Amino acid sequence: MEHYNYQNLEEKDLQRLCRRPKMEFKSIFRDVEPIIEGVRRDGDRGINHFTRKFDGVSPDPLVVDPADRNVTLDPEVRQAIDTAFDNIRRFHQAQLPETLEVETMPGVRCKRVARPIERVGLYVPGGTAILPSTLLMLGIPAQLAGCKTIVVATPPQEEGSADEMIYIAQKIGATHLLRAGGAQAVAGMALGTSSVPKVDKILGPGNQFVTAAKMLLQNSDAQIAIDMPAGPSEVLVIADGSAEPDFVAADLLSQAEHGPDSQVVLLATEGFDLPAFNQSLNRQVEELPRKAIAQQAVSQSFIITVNTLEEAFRFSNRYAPEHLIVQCTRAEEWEDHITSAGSVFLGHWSPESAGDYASGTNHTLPTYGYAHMYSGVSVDSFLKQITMQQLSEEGLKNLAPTISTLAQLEGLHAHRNAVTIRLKE
Ligand code: HSO
Ligand code: ZN
Repeated sequence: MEHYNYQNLEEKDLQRLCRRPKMEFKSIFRDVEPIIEGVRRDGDRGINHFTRKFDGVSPDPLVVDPADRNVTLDPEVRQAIDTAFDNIRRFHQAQLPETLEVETMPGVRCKRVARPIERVGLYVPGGTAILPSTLLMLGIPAQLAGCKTIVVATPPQEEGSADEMIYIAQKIGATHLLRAGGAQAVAGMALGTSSVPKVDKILGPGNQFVTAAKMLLQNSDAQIAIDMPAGPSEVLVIADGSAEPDFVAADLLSQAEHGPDSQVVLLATEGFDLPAFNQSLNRQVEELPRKAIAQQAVSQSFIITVNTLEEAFRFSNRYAPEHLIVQCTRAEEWEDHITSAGSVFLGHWSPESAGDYASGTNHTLPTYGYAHMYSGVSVDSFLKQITMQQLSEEGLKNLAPTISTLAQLEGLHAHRNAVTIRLKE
């Protein structure tokens, strides 16, 4: 890990350290476009063609109704899924918005009501690790919001290993399980085929091809929304003298094992035992089945020594990490200093793994610096807000001079007439 001292960093260093690895979308777009066009032209046959080509399999049928499937699960796994499901559901249930109603002027009543996005596509990546937990994180808020059609897309897996996924799909009330991944699955959901319903919004993380497909389709005539731009996963840990070097090393590695491009950052005060941390990191990484991945991620990451925790939070806010872990005494007292981060873990007993799986918060979060302007997935991601208004005669009279003057100002006489014609009667 590269090591810096905050006080020696100049503006250009800070800029460089906050910059994420460049994503070469131009060439990826070139690869993804023919896949989208193939699916647009050939529908299910197109999805099958690319699944055979990239994954070497041809799932038959391509789409199943999760409710029709029997699953066999290890009781311990079932129990863990159930507990995580309950906690995530509890936290997301509380996010359901209340209808808002305001009388802005006597007789002028304005309302805002939430309605579900009717058809959604949830993308659950396969790749080097299958992530059933991601289906919990996407499916629970979709179900709570009241989405009617819930399509789950995930790359085909060996028979049997898909049972956790099917069990969760059943629990979240998914209506379709599309056994395909990659750009072809995204295109299928965005455009619709004979067996895949067209959806209105696609959510969920994915590799660069999945992200590129979401971006291209969002800007096409497919009329779909996406959750957020995605990049490699990240964690930033702030540690003071009270932090346990073993815990800090474990937290960094838990993010590093996601992928060789994972971003892990440590900001430590002078009091933190860095030599013990380095030893612990080297010892712990040796034991990991995904050692090579974690090592690569760690080798590209950095440590900054800070003089004060204020400096640490200043850097963290600028970096805007997907996950921020605060391993300091009275961590909760720093809450107000945090202005940009996807999800925050406070104190010594709050590993990121808690939020990744089971505490209740969502793990689909903004990466790549997008925590500056995006939020993680929540119930809101599956809703749209409709405003409504009703004016009484008195209300319109009260507002008429204002509307007329502004309509006049814009030279839009028909607008003014729509008011005056009513008040003439
Ligand atoms: N840390 C990942 C989520 C995840 N972790 C899924 C384990 N499974 C999101 O950045
Ligand atoms: Zn994780």
